[in-house]
Amino acid sequence: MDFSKTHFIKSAHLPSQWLPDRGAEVAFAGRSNVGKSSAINAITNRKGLAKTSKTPGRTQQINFFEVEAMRRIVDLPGYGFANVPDHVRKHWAQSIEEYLAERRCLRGLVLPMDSRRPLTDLDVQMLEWCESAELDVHILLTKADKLKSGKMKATVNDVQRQLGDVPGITIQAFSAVNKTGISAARGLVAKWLSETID
Ligand SMILES: Nc1nc2c(ncn2[C@@H]2O[C@H](COP(=O)(O)OP(=O)(O)OP(=O)(O)O)[C@@H](O)[C@H]2O)c(=O)[nH]1
Ligand SMILES: [Mg+2]
Repeated sequence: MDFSKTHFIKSAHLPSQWLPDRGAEVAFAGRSNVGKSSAINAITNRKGLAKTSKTPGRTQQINFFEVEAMRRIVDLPGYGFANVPDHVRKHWAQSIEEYLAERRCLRGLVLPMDSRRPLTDLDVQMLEWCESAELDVHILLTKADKLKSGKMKATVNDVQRQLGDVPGITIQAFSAVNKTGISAARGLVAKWLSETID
């Protein structure tokens, strides 16, 4: 799959603004500031495609990017970010829940977690929800450049062990900065997006 022409289509604040539920989508969800938008840019090799920021809470709407006709990547707002008014946080949580529950063209979820703080309570909740919905999840342990390689390997093993042998969950180390794991992640996204569509 060629990601080089991936482009932004729209930001949706409300479900009525979502693109039609056709084709195939892969969504990126996860805690605020873990590097979801940076991962999208690294995987598509398109700098600045998804907006990133040092300040948590950058992605506030559901952003749709088209890789090719009927094949899309979706950037979701981060969860677990305390520093916004209650009603805003609730709105984001509701958007994410509705999207994941209702989106029939969703083929898989990429769940980035900061390698230094993986498996927060909300991550575990998200994984349990995906398991019950039979949605495949690929965990990226992000910012791998921040850990020494031995520590990074131990973290991957540790997270793997904590999750046990759940079918439908895969996991890898990832860094948008030093490029760790980018081609593996790209391969998986391409595989999900290439699945047959109606
Ligand atoms: N060192 C390092 N920093 C990274 C990496 N990926 C992202 N960052 C930094 O982490 C911060 C957050 O990155 P984003 O991609 O905006 O994170 P996000 O998960 O989309 O954040 P929200 O949209 O706010 O939920 C930015 O300062 C990035 O530069 C990485 O692989 N290594
Ligand atoms: Mg973001």
